[in-house]
Amino acid sequence: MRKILVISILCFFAFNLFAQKGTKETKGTKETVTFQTSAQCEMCKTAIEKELTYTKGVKKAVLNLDDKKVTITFMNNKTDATKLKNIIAKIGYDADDIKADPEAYKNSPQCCKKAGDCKDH
Ligand SMILES: [Cu+2]
Repeated sequence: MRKILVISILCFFAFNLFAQKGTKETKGTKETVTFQTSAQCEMCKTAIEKELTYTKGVKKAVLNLDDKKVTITFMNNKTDATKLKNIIAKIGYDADDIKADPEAYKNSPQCCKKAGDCKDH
């Protein structure tokens, strides 16, 4: 009889642990953010959209070349706005207040340099 009691207590604790884990991993909700980027052309658009689309938690990323703004829909339990801005900066483009990584920017194609940096623009 005592054994059953011990087992049920153990089960109770195990269940509690499981339940706690469940609440920790919140489902998250969809969030949409828009950043001003330094994209110049179709190539920049593809590079940024591709990088973001492959990022964990990102549902959708669309860059509008008219105003150079990227709109990103993401799950807020997987990533956040700052992380997304840093991803854009890491591949050589500005994202709002986060400036492009100088190394990545230097390596980007000529046409993708900011207007003024490139004679072709
Ligand atoms: Cu470009």
